[in-house]
Amino acid sequence: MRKTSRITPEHIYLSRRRFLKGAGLIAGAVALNACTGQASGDGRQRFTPMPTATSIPPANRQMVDEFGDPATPLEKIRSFGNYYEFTRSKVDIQEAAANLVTSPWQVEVGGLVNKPQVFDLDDLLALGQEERIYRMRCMEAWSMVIPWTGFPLAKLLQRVEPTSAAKFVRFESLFDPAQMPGQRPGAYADGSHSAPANTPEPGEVAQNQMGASPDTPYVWPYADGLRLDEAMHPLTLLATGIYGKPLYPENGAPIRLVVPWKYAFKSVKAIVKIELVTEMPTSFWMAAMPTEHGFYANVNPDVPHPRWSQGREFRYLGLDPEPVIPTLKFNGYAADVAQLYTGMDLAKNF
Ligand SMILES: Nc1nc2c(c(=O)[nH]1)N[C@H]1C(S)=C(S)[C@@H](COP(=O)(O)O)O[C@H]1N2
Ligand SMILES: [Mo]
Repeated sequence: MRKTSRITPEHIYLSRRRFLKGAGLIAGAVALNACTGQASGDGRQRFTPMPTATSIPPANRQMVDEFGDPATPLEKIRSFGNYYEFTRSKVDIQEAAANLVTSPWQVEVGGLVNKPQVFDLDDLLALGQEERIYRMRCMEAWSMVIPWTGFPLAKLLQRVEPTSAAKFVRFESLFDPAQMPGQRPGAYADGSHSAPANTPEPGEVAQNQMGASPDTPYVWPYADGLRLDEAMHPLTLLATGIYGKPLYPENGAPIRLVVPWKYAFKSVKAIVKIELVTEMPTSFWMAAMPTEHGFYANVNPDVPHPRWSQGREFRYLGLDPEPVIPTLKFNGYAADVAQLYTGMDLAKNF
């Protein structure tokens, strides 16, 4: 059984939100009701079209990101997403991943480090738990606002002491075809487990499918990487919880990466291995569809996907219709991360 002590008790979580409210950080959520589609004082474009005040669930008016954008309801976060180890249907991930065994769980951290170590999940939970409400923008032009709990990846990397030869960090997901049907040979060859061409979800743009065809060559396990400075950035999180509860299987339990300024495919679920390396690692998606997925994958409205615009996104709040909002460079985190890419051609380094 997982310990529950690591998770912030609900009453503390709520009172922290009240603190946020008292500090005025919730002002943007209130402004949502008033300033339809107008740029706010900070120059950021608000939702267009606007959800009506009454259609935002009350709990979510209290939980907002630093722009005042309300959090996506937990039920929406759990019932819509990508988890190719289980299914290519975004609306089936909750049911498909429900029985994944996530305890006991170990994460091996090694490669170019002075102190390689295998961590039990409890060792990782002991590194501390912080709450971070982040926007998550999928390459498929939908996004959510998700209240994670977790700890900065930098804390873990400091424990193992990367050597001076380490330039990149590679993350690997669980490989277990017995539990993960998508990893079995030919899993998607007959088109099963795939979303229909137009999934009847409110506001969904289902044709924006990352895996283009039934026979896209997937190389398991799922993996991706970061440059060492991206990995050490204080925004980069290893998440172990969501909405104050342990992560659910469909959202990457028991531990996943969250890199909020990059397309969400970089945020690797169900991590079992973290490796410090010299060469830029190849990711699952770079191997499967190299013309569509680069290593950097920074959210960027100015660099269209080969098959669709990245200039706007559906913000999933569980509403009908879902609001469409402009996509922001680096997903709105430019002030924090743009300096990581000074002098780089972001269209070439997509
Ligand atoms: N192991 C693994 N991690 C993964 C994926 C996956 O298929 N397998 N999908 C990625 C993609 S494309 C997205 S959009 C996000 C979805 O996260 P969510 O389902 O929690 O919203 O997880 C990312 N991490
Ligand atoms: Mo995605």
